[in-house]
Amino acid sequence: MKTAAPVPVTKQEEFSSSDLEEILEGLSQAQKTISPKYFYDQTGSKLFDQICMLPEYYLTRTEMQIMRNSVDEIAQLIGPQASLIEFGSGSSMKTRLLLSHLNDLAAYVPVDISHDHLVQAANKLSQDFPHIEVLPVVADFTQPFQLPSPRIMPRRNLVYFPGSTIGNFSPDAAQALLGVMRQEAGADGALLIGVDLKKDPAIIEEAYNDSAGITARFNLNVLKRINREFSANFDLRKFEHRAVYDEKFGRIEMQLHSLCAHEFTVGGQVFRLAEGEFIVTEHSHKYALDEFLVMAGKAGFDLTRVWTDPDQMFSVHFYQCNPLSEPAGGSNS
Ligand code: AVJ
Repeated sequence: MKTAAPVPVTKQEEFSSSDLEEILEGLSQAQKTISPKYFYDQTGSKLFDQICMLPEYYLTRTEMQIMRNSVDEIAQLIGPQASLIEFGSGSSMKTRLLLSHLNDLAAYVPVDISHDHLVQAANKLSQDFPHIEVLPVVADFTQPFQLPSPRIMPRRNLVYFPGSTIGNFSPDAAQALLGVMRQEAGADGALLIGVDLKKDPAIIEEAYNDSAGITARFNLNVLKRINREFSANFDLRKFEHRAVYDEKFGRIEMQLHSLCAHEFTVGGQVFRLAEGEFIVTEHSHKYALDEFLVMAGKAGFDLTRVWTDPDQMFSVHFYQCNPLSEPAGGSNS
């Protein structure tokens, strides 16, 4: 076991309202919602890892295969001494595959809101890739943030956003997030992003309604977490998992259906659910290739290449920053 100095962490100032306030606000809407970011406590993260291995959940497997097939080409497109900025905590196999093929990286900068998970993953990666400078940033990546300065001056920034996590954002929020990515990538920057594609709705619905019931446990676990961390009293026996594909919006909607009329409290506040009423816990948007291309183009990204699997289930896109779209006041590189 190698011992290495722990990675230095940059913490961004946060101006956002507290988690409890956000949860209360979501539950006060006509359509009750809980943000999918609350899925990922320790149990939720473990359940998500299990989801990624389910036969019905084609996303992870397909993206990984696309990455394996194209990683040499991707490494060439990135070029030497780039700074790899990952949106999200980055402990996954895709990140490891990329890091092991980019032997001339200036730095690896994972950005995540969750301090503990980020630092744990960053230290692990730093041990496994001792020649790469790992500089984690604790920040809400939907807002612009300051990049740390690596020892080696990066020649360019590559923003990496795998897993089709972009699908969790509404199209407007996804457009805004692409704008932040464009800003962080800076002049001569690039973007590598994984995007799940529109397809037969039956295939999509199965991916979120697996026969082993892992996705149901994942969905219900968010209530357990809120009970524990925000003094709530959700009765899990009164809820049922459902995931429905909405063709009009091109998205999966994860729901927690109330099996009877009942009340629950969160942080001292009382809420009511009718029988059959539900809480929306996640949207997972699916895109046609050209739909996504247009959004990226609006944000100032020009497509270099897109890879898909033979069945066009999933896509990995490489974009270059359009210099004409460089925001006034300079870049972040
Ligand atoms: C991590 C957001 C890409 O939307 O497919 C998996 C999360 N939710 N099963 C997705 C998820 C239910 C996943 N993302």
